[in-house]
Amino acid sequence: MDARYKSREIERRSLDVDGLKRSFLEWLVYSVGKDARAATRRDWFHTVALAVRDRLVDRWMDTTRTYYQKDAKRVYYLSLEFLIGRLLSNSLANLGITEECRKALDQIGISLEDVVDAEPDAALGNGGLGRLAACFLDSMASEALPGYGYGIRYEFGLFEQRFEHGWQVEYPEQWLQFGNPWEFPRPEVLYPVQFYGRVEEFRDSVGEKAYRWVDAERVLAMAYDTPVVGYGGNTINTLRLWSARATRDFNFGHFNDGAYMKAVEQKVLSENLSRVLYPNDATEGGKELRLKQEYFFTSASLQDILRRYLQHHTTFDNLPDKAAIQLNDTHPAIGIAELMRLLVDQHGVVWDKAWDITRATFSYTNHTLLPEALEAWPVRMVERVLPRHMQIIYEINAKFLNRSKARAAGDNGRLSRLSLIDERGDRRVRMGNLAFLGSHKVNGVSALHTDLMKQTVFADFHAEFPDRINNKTNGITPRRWLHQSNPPLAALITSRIGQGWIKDLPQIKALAEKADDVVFREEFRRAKRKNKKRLAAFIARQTGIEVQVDSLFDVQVKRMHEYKRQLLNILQAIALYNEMRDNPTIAWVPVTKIFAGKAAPSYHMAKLIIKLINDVAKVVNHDPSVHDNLKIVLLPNYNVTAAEIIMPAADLSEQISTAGMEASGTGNMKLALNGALTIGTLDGANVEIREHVGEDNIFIFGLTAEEVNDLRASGGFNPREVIASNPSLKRALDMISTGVFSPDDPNRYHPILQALTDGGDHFLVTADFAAYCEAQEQAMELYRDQEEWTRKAILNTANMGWFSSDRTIMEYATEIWDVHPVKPEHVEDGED
Ligand code: NTF
Repeated sequence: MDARYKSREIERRSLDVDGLKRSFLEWLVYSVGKDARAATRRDWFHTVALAVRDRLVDRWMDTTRTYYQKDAKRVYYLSLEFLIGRLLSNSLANLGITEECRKALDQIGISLEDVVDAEPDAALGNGGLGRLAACFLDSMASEALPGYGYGIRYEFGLFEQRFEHGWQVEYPEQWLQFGNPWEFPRPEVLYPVQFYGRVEEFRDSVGEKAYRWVDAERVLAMAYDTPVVGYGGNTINTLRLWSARATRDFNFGHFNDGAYMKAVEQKVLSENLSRVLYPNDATEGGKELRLKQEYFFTSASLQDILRRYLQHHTTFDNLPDKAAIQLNDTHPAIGIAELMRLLVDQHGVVWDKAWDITRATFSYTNHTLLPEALEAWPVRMVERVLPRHMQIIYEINAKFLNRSKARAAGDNGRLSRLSLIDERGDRRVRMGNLAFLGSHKVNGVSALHTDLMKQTVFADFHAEFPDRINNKTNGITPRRWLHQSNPPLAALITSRIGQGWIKDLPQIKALAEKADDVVFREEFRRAKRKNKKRLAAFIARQTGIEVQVDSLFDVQVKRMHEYKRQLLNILQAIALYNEMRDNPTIAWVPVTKIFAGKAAPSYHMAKLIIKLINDVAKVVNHDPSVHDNLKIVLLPNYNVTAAEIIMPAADLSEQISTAGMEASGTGNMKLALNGALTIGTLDGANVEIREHVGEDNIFIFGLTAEEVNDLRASGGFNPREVIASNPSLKRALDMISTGVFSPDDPNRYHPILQALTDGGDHFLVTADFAAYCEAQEQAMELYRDQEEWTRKAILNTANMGWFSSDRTIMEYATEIWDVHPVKPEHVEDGED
């Protein structure tokens, strides 16, 4: 080997400052094609990312080869969303070379922070569901679990949100515009995926009836692999994302003019499949393209999983011992029919056996009880787009209902509720029922949510299969959400208890005894203050609003949705504003209300609430009579990168959904781990957070899920009466309705007021208002006593160990997947 090449080989692996520096300079010149004087921040980002990527490749291959050689059981996490955010600081931290990299760049005169900041935020998801998938990838790799993520490589991620005159406006998010240094295109990993056409019946070699799907349109799925670095850098797993490619026939099929144009048009149409992420969060668009996206990535993933399995096996009998497939919500649930099709039609497995294999392989996670988010595809659409799957679904259904008939004993309501087909009106395929029936385990994402699943959406299925539903309370990765995003607090914790907590979060419990130590409290406050300063600077840059660093940072960051009740928060802000104006001589606790979140583009009510927050902010922030004691900020374009700045800086965490409606929440965990006190309802994982941090260290208010249920059932709630009896609420609503915040259009907020009154206040904003204001007052009072506040904040951080996604993922691994850690070894050959 050429000596120069060899020395580069070694450098590619070296993790010290000199080796890193030499590779940076080399990459900049030879791969990015710039010299140091001309290089932009983006050039440096690409340079550093490529050099860091070099340091992953050997261990990535070791990991993959070890899984192959041991024929380890793998888990495949199928998700339409992976909200991974930036990867550079994550890779550096998990490899343990952040400081070396910083020094190497310093020597070149470049700041690591600037380089990190030049990375686009990969927003291949909407919110909690997608971010959970990303935390799970980190935890699987950190726990040495053979886990693969499978999804779609959207060309456009979640839209960029801007405010124009206070209204949300969406812009395309072009994260791939300048290339993505983390991904490895695999043009040879290509699978055909079919749509439309028809089903032909024929007799197979032994004279049995069989079916084939013919005259279908074909699209190709091409793989792009991204390495997923586990903490410590030993296990490096794979996130495989599919991109749609037209088949060759489209490219070269015809050369006469008209047909050629048509062929190119067809090419664009097929490649649209992976063009854009649907920006729906908890509401369904119900579009054909969405169904096609779901089938596209599911089919490609299953073909890939079967190919990998067949490297070691000749029959499918052991598939469930070698592959666990987790369905992240119902989005990939068509995979149940697809695996049946692949096994029965393509591999000649008999139906009953195929069904046993399918059920033993799949498991399903439910993430919401909102009826509008439960996928139900029109039968006519499925028949047209996936004709063979529709047949298979009918067959599964017929066999199932036949068996259940005896047990239903004349209860036809029950049978029609169990059916995979909703026969009411326009017939639909219930994807939740399909996912339930085709899985051996079905889980909810918090204790309360799992209980409610048993009582509501899946009550009939639960009666039928009492062992199937189980709970896996969500978690968050402590690497990204504390170690990387909160350097001041991470350093403080490590200085006191060592760094074991990064990999084993429950160790953080050792901080609890330091809550009574004044010196520690002072240092804890200093760390928080640093983060608040950083956020204040970010707010000033993004919005021009100046906020007081020592005010109470009251944070509500999440998707904009009526059930999450940003409206309740802004109404309380108006009430507080009024009190401050009425009582100018009181020494008010200064409060900064920080909101951030996107609304689905077609969700008008959520967009109107955004406009209301912006309108209220404009009035309050410019009113000299409140003496800067209240500021309201709505940050644009909330994403993972913004969250990394916001979470560490929060004092108060708003988790105020209508009880029974938030499946879990994960922002609640990030904020509490970073030392924010929660103000919240007994909803989702708030219930378990209260159990862990202790009820003295959390502000719980409002109706419980049961009370909400009773109130709605009894019909005995009249929002107008509630409003009439609460002067501060009435005044706030009157101000909105008389145009105090919208003098240019006094009727602007009529739909909101309408929903709160004649609309029956479905989300119980008025019902919880008084209790919420009281809890807010308690929080403000406590904040006056900084020692006591800090003590509770420390106890929050110290008691959040259980909410690590490492714990969650190990529960899935042992209780659902039967997948075990496999430590990578250096082995020479083996395939993926
Ligand atoms: C979300 N669901 C829930 O709304 C959150 O409460 C939960 O924390 C996350 O899932 C993760 O489990 C969805 O995003 C969806 F799409 F299912 F509605």
